[in-house]
Amino acid sequence: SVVHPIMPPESWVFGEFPGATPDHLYGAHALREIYERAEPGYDGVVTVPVLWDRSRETIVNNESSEIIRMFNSAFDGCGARADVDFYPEPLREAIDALNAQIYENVNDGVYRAGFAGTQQAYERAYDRLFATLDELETRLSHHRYLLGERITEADWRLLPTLLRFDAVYYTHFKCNRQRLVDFPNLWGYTRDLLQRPGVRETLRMDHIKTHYFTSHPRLNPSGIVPKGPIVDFDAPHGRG
Ligand SMILES: N[C@@H](CCC(=O)N[C@@H](CS)C(=O)NCC(=O)O)C(=O)O
Repeated sequence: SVVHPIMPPESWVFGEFPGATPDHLYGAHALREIYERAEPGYDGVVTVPVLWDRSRETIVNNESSEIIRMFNSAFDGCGARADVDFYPEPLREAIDALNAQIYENVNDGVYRAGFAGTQQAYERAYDRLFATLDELETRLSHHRYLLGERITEADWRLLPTLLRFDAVYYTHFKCNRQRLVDFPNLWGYTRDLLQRPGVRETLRMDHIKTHYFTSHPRLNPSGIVPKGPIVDFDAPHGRG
């Protein structure tokens, strides 16, 4: 199920919006009801994504980094593609190290810049973000993907931040030294990953923009969602 992109102060709800769905299992209005089903009396933070177990009727996990690792292998015995492995044994250490650096400086780095409460905190996050993007840009001049010629978990974890960069983080979070499209390798690489089978249809730029620009009144009090930018994710990537 896909929540409504506008997150009210009391957190995520299901509702009508193109590409959003009802809660297919219980018809819940608020995602909190699902958390309460898993844990009666739950009063903590309600976040997406949520991996739900239909037979045990409970939340398996709500941490995206753990969910993607489960998807890589947990269903290999029951129909998933066991031959596809984004966390291969010989690369695990390198993947973990890169994930840590990218999470800190890029995935979370944009939030640290965007929600910084002081000039100094903002500048620190901004500098670390762009220093890391510069490093990744160089890395991608040597190989097609972050760790060589095969796609790994590290690539999939970087992708969502890159996809949102020009439409959201560049303006809304003030990450504006340059746009993604101004990094030739990172930009081609983003399209390369996005154009893998099954990926393009998961990108909903309308949900992304609507969510960010309406859900942080401190950063965008008017709630107006920008119409642009025009970013051609379907252009040939020219890599590999
Ligand atoms: N550790 C979690 C964090 C999830 C998270 O913070 N999700 C955001 C949306 S991207 C959310 O649901 N925020 C709810 C809120 O801020 O109230 C993960 O990466 O899965």
